[in-house]
Amino acid sequence: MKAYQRDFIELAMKKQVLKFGEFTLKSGRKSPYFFNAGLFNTGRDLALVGRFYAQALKESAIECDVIFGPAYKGIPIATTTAVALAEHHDIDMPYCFNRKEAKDHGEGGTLVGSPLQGRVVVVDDVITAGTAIRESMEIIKQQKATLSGVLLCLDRQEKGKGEISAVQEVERDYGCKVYSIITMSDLITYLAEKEDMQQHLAAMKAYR
Ligand code: OMP
Repeated sequence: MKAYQRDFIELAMKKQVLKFGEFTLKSGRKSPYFFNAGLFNTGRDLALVGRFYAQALKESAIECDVIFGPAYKGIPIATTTAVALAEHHDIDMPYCFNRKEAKDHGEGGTLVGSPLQGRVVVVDDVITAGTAIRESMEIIKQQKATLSGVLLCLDRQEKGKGEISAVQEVERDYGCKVYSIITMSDLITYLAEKEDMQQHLAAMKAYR
């Protein structure tokens, strides 16, 4: 595990973004952990989160012309990643996001920001079964842009619709790369190093 991944886990635990216990997921699965990215809820958190995404984007080697942040949670992620790329990597990356409801006055439409064209990287929080990600694919297709990759903070490495993982399904179905700051395996590696986390480690291993 890289130092920035460890730093990210520690920030997530400090902010209670990452919690251990009993949770029911969107898919109905019962999970011993939950990652609520909405609790990165201050300016400093968001600045740090942007740096983590920017770093992961560079490591992923995903080639992109624009960052797309799907409503709602993808919007601050796209914004802060674009700011971090400018401030820390000297890259002036266009970004855009969608509204959930089309606007029929003013500038109209459902997309806000730079045009959604060329190679797109979608930024989002978590992938479990891949449902949320598939909705973004439809928007990109409508704009005749190309999906280059998906960047997440956590890949839960869970089964998708079939036998392979949700991430593998997305990679197969859309011919793109999916990259995340951390995976469930990284969490297990991290917990294994902490003496006071052995109970959570056992639950995580059982769930995997
Ligand atoms: P899928 O659409 O099944 O891939 O699940 C992704 C969504 O599940 C996220 O966008 C969240 O709304 C939610 N989620 C989390 O935010 N954190 C988790 O640890 C697990 C889930 C989840 O419900 O699976």
